[in-house]
Amino acid sequence: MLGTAGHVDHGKTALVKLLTGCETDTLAEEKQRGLTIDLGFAPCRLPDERIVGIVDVPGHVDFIRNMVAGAQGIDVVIFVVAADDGIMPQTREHLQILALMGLRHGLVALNKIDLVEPARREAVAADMRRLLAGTFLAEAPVCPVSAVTGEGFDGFFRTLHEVVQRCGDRSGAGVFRVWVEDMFTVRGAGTVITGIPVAGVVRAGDELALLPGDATGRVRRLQVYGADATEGRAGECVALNIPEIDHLSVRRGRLLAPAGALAPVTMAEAELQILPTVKCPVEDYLEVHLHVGTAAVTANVAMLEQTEMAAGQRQLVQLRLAEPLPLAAGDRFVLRANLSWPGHSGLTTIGGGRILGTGNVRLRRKKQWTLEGLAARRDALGDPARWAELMLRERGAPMTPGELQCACLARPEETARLLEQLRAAGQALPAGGGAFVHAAAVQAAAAKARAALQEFHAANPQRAGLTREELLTLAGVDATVLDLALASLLAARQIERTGTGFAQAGWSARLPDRDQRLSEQVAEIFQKAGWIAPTLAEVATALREPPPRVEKVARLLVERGVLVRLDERLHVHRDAVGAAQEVALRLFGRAPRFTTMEFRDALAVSRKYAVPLLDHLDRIRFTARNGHDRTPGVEARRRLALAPPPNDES
Ligand SMILES: Nc1nc2c(ncn2[C@@H]2O[C@H](COP(=O)(O)OP(=O)(O)OP(=O)(O)O)[C@@H](O)[C@H]2O)c(=O)[nH]1
Ligand SMILES: [Mg+2]
Repeated sequence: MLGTAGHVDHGKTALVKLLTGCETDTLAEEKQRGLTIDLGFAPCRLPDERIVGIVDVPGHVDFIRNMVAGAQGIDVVIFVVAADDGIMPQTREHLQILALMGLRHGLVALNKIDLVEPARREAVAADMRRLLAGTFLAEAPVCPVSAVTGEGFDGFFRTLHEVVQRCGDRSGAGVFRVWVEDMFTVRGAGTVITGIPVAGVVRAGDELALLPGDATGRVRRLQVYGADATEGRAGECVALNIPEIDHLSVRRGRLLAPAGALAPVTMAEAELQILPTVKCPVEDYLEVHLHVGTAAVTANVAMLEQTEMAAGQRQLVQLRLAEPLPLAAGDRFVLRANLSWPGHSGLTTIGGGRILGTGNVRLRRKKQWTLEGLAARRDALGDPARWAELMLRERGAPMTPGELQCACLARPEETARLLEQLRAAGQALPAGGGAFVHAAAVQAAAAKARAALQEFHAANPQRAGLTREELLTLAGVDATVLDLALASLLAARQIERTGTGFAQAGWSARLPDRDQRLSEQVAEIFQKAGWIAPTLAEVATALREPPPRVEKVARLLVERGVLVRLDERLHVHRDAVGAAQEVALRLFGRAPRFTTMEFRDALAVSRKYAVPLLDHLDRIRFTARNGHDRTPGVEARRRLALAPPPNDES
């Protein structure tokens, strides 16, 4: 996509007419005033027969809003300067806007050479060289031309072709997005929306949402450069016929994107660059006109680092919008504001940058964590793999491919490819249910778990360790991430299992001698009792110890895995559980299932003891309960060397 730029009356529209044969000033007011007010579009046939589009923008300062809307879609600028006038205010301002938009290609049309002497041409060309030094147009060819006499046109056209060839094609990757440039209705067909897509590909039948708002509809037909087409891509001039969208809800500045792909927001984080030409301080919370895509809204600049900015400075800011916009990370924006300094007053372009994050939460100044996060985003922008990695890292918890897709504005197949890369690099780890988690999150959780255990052991030398639930509270991380962290710590033998939880590797609880003796006595009583275990109160009576002491010792024995707590009143020795498992295995050896009664009879104990034991076997997935029957659970199946049942989730 080509676009014009340059001061009012310097001959942009005249050059477009010469290039394309099209008259783009079509409004009655444009014809009457002899100046461009709104954007014009024309297809241009290059010497190689390729068709590219040209956006003709207005040069008058009053219509800069339209110029910015037009400039957002272009790849190559035809930067027009009249040889008689030379450099004028909007020559400078348009150049600044194009630079802020991230434009990288273009050429200068030194127009109206029929009106000046060769010396003047040379002088203006030299002025332009100075103006363009250090900008994306520093190396751009300067082509003398006259849109009226046609002098220099051949050279200009040839050079234009070369510049276009150097520019290369847009990728068409990502989720389809197009800012509405224009809208009209066609009798019998309904609403037609035009624009230059910023990303992705659109095809007939695609369902699109108009944002902000809740209008959605399917693309019935589409045209590219005015001809019927089956698909439209980023960077092309696309017209979409979407009858379901009411034309009254459509206007420039809205965005079409697949429903649910992105949401309008009122806050956006960005790195703001203030132009070197701004000769007065820019204060915190300055009211600005924010231009993104074809939209322009009022916003305030909340500075996140310093409370003031000066010419040429950059800093991280949060743009607080007066109205929501469907912004996305990576979007380029331009800010214009009413500032005055000697020799200047009124609305002017003061800077711009790229959106780094979007949301609806006000950020506070000087929060190191926020600033580092935004700086990381700035560095990852433009590299899809790095960005995906960062999104996963930022989440710190499992993310589904769908969530990652949203965070990257990528298509499903692109997300799958990115995830595969991250997996291969060891950065994304499967977290169950198709989700992934960043390895750094697991590492961080592991470090937290180890620190929690270390602290706990130091403070509680008599205790065996911490349960998963306790660790979860102490580490304050996502449960799945903690489980992955614990699994990796177990595998690396940095921690080990206790009866009910986890301890540092090699940890052994130290009890005071008196407690140690008592705990050995209690353990022995339970070991001897087998399935018909006494209550703690009975043990206390038998040992002539106060019940609270016995209870405390029993809790420690449970932590160590010596005793197993079946319910609030019943504990058994771990050997009794092991023996019960053997009984269950024997029963499964005879029949695929057994009842509670059969189990009770095999143990030769009363229901009072058999039922809690069996419930415990269910809990540890040794058995599985189906009504009154028990079938082998995961653990029993392993012992019986049975294949897992088809619906087993383990
Ligand atoms: N002599 C001469 N006149 C020109 C040339 N190019 C354009 N003009 C005249 O300059 C006037 C302005 O030309 P436009 O093409 O409308 O200028 P523009 O840059 O599109 O102006 P805006 O869109 O309002 O910014 C018209 O009267 C043109 O005929 C040229 O090369 N030589
Ligand atoms: Mg014009």
